[in-house]
Amino acid sequence: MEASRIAIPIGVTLDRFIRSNESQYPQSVGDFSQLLRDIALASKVVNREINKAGLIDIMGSSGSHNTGGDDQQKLDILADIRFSRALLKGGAACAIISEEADSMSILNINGKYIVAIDPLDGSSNIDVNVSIGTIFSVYKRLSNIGEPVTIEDCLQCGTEQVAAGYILYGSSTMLVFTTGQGVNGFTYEATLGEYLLSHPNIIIKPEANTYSINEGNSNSFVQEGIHDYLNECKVEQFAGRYIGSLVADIHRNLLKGGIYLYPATRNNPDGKLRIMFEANSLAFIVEQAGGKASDGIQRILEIVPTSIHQKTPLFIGSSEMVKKLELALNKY
Ligand code: AHM
Ligand code: MG
Repeated sequence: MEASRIAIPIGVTLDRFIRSNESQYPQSVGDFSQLLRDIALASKVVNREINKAGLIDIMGSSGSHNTGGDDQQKLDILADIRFSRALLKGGAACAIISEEADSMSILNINGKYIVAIDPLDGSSNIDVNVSIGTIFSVYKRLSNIGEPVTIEDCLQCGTEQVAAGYILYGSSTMLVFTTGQGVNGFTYEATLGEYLLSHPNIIIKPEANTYSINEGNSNSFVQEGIHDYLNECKVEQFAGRYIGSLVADIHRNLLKGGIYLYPATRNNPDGKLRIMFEANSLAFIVEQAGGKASDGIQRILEIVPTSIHQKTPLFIGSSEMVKKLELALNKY
């Protein structure tokens, strides 16, 4: 083969990227890399199953409900099983908490990490072929290795995350994650079966002209200031873009700039989104990209969780936009 042909790179695979960054986590001796590889592997299986939805009988409601009272889709449950099983086999995590489970599941008592996961977010969009996603956070356990895993191991502040990421099953499938050293995005190349680095060092614009909110809830917003902020957006003629699939909405705003808002409503007085499964992970990613994430009063990452399914209002995205929103809320 000609030397010039060998020189053409296929790009940096996720595996190579993880290995070349292993020196950042010397204390973990490869366990952490194993954990990220397990999540990536499970996401490829889930991606395959999502792409088959509609072709085989895996769509539609399973008829059961999760802790939040949401209708569980079969794919939610399948995704939950895929991620849990991959992490169980990999051995790096001692426990997993999932949006689809009432309580933590023990994986490997000798594992160092806790994984919090929303295996398939935006599941009401599954049946209509709209982008959906997986959201995950990784924490170091607080208890000693080999000892029983406790609920305190799971209920850590977002500031304690050692990694966070999401997988977007969209027009292409992407894995975007941070280990606290910036944010990198990888696009799945299905014929190679590899994630390839496509979006190195993602930075979110400090200011932009897109806002994402379910305005159908307007009459039931609990905080007055939300209306003032939305009026500002309209005066500025910002574009309203709302997919209703958190990962997709956040991903668009991460790449193009914008703010995502899910405020407290009369039906959801604590907000709709979960701290441990949705808000913390996305807040860590967006902050690492230079953005901001707030519950309207404080930084999402500093909320001290008291239960694994706890919810929060969420205002997240371009830093100047989130600051303006906080100012509007603080007037009342
Ligand atoms: P889910 O975890 O049950 O899928 O719910 C979370 C989803 C988010 O993806 C999305 O941003 C939000 O709920 C949409 O809520 P709404 O339909 O109230 O606008
Ligand atoms: Mg969710």
